[in-house]
Amino acid sequence: MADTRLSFDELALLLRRVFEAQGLPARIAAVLGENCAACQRDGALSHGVFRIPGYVSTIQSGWGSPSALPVIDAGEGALIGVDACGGFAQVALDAARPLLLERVRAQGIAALSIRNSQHFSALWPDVEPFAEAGLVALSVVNSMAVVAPAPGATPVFGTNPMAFSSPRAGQPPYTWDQASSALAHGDVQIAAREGHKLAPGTGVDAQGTPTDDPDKILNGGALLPFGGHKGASIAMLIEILAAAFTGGAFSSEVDWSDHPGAKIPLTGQFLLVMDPSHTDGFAQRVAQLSDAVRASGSARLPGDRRHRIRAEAAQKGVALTTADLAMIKGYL
Ligand code: NDP
Ligand code: PYC
Repeated sequence: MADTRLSFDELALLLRRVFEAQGLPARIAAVLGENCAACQRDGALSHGVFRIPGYVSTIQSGWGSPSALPVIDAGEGALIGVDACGGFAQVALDAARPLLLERVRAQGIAALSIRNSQHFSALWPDVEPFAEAGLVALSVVNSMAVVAPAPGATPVFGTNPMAFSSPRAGQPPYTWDQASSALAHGDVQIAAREGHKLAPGTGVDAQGTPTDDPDKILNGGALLPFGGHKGASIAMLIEILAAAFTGGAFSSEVDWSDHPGAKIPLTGQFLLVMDPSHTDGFAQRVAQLSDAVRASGSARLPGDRRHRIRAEAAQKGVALTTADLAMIKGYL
């Protein structure tokens, strides 16, 4: 519901000032402000300005090292390591991007292995810019143990999203970005706040019994993987790549009990980028396949909704509620 609209630049600047007011260095504040504003602009509301109180309470809790600058281990091959040193994954990616692009262009494929990083956002902003530059990108990040592998089991996985983006001729990149849980934790929080029930299969209560009540999932219960054991396998793959491979923490190892107010997991992120230019007409082939999916009767492809809302925001401004705008200004 839009009560008010700001231009993207106005919102990004406002959010940057919120992060600066929390003591973050200008470059880090700018990266986070732009990332959060992009989520709001595209209607990715579970990771838009709704997240600002969580960013602030985490910074104030002393959890992680939000002002830390990443240390890059350039190596020589396709794999670039980054120790985010307790800082934000988006800041690590921002710092390593030029080297990553150089390696991808030279070798056709390169990967970023980020550890000790905080990620509190959607994942599509991390991959879509690569597709806009003609590259194919895939990323995974793990979070905090709120997902039980099966009903009745103990939470061990994070909501662990995976995002993919590819160039597509004549259309915006083909991008999808999805949690490996039945629902993102942010959407469960929004449902609890707005008093909505959840779809069957979303989660269980503290006794492991299936429930449609978001409050029961949030208070001692757990989310379930999407698609039963198949989603659990994807969640496990993400723990292996984002944590075991990078050297970051598993979701089940995140222990912020000494930091009340901390909400941003400190784990890892893996990002793979490929140059499709060895195949003539790659982006045309992706467009051909998209068109076939649409022609099959599938009315909506992933990313369609976001790009439609983004186009609307370019015309009218980014939609915000007056309550959200007041909340943001309250931090300045
Ligand atoms: P959704 O289920 O809302 O959407 C997943 C994907 O499917 C999106 O690409 C979406 O496109 C597309 N989609 C949705 N509905 C349809 C449809 N009917 N037909 C075709 N495509 C569709 O996302 P999730 O709830 O799984 O995740 C929400 C966000 O939460 C993600 O951005 C994720 O990265 C983030 N997240 C972040 C975490 C973190 O640790 N940082 C942890 C977990 C989640 P579109 O965007 O166009 O709607
Ligand atoms: O929505 O599940 C989620 C989430 C976890 C960490 C950041 N977002």
